[in-house]
Amino acid sequence: MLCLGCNGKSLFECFYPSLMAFNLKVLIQASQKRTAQRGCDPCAYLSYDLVMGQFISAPPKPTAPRLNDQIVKKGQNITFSWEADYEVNGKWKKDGQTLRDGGRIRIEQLSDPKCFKLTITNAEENDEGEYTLELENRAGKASGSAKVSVLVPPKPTAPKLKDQPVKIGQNITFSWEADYEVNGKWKKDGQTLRDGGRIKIEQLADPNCFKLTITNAEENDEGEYTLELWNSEGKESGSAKVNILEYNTAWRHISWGENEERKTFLMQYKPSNEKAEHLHFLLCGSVGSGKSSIINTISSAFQKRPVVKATAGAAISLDQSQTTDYKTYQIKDNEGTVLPFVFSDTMGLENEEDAGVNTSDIIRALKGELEEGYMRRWSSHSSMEKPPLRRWSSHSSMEKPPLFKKAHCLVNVIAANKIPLLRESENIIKKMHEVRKAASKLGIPQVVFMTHVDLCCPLVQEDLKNIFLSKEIKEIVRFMYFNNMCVCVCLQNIFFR
Ligand SMILES: Nc1nc2c(ncn2[C@@H]2O[C@H](COP(=O)(O)OP(=O)(O)OP(=O)(O)O)[C@@H](O)[C@H]2O)c(=O)[nH]1
Ligand SMILES: [Mg+2]
Repeated sequence: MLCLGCNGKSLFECFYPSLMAFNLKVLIQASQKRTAQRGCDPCAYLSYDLVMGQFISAPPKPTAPRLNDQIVKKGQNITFSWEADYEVNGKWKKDGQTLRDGGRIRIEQLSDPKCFKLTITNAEENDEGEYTLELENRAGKASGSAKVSVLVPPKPTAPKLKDQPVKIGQNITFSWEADYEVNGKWKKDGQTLRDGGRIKIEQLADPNCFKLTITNAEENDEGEYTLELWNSEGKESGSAKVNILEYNTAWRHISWGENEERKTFLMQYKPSNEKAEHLHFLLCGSVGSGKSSIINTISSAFQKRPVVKATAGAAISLDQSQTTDYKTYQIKDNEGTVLPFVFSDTMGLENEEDAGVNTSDIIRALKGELEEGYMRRWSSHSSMEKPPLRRWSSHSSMEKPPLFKKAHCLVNVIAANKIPLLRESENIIKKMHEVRKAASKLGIPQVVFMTHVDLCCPLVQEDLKNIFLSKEIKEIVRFMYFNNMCVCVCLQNIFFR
């Protein structure tokens, strides 16, 4: 198009200089106004939008987002966010791959101010990596990255809880530490325990410590206690037993502390048959059951000082008797007066069929036919010679054994701590039965003397007077009784030391 007033110059050539001058003027004015509004912001400038035919403000070049490295536990959320107060677009990447919204990934973009937010819920091991936020606008682009590490706890290991013997009124306490992320719960006999009342359940963090306390233990607190542990990697559990050691009331009544009265009674005792002279107790039991110690204990009680009459102690070998001779011991008081009862010590019964004392010799001793010092040992491990056996018999020309030689009571000595072992020693049981059967036939009364009770129950070890409150001892007695280990002996005829 030509300009009619300018000798054929194009309209553009004619108006261009003045248009440029106008543009420049407006640009300067707008720039001054903008600077006055914003201060000396170097990023703030104007440009002319030719399409819209107007000046618009252009965004600043994006700055690199600063994202922080993160260490999260497996199952926790991973969260990144970044704000920008200018027009900008953004996208999230993980290890160079663009992330899309959906599933465990939540991508949010808020405006005013612009906020870019990335959330990954329930973190997994493979969420570990480098996360990047890329920003872009007309002025340029920038990006920022951060690393995510996901901590995966180890699979729980089975807690090791210790069995607990507990007295009534004491506290029951279990605790277990785990230096990794794990949840836990306590159970008793399969039932979940709740905090409250006498039950206190504590869970401390760092390290994870699980603690269960039951105050003021009662009889029905006895049972199996379990700690169950679980985390994202699996579950495990561990259990232990609580044994309430005692009953509230004694299962046998005995008046403790009346020893002097009892001793006087025993010292003044006279057998109704004068010919008997004294009461004769024959001790019989397995090797090391405590036969000789009974004689020493009774002598010490009457002499009011430690007395060692019968050789007692560790056996030559585990199944060979320390006592090698048949011997009868008198009991004296501290003034040397002989008391009206004697105890005969025998060799221990052994499990090998032909070893140890022969039951027929014990039966002879019951009848009063065995010589003092007589010992019979058939076992291959003995090289000792057998002394001659002198017997009184109705067929021999010798006199019948006098009444005081006969046994008036068979004392079956059983070590309480060896009862389960004894049950497996078939031959010992068999031999004891033989002797008891003979005693019954001869009309000789029998008792069981249970030794080593202190080694079976801490309550008894602490104080022997607790013996008839002890559940453990009662269980042992029941076990022995119901496994036919003391035939012919009623429960009342079981004595303890
Ligand atoms: N803790 C404890 N130890 C005991 C008890 N009675 C005996 N003993 C010990 O058990 C071991 C064996 O005791 P002895 O009296 O020699 O037993 P024994 O039945 O005569 O043994 P043999 O003659 O070898 O057949 C010894 O070391 C005693 O001190 C008891 O009631 N408690
Ligand atoms: Mg002995």
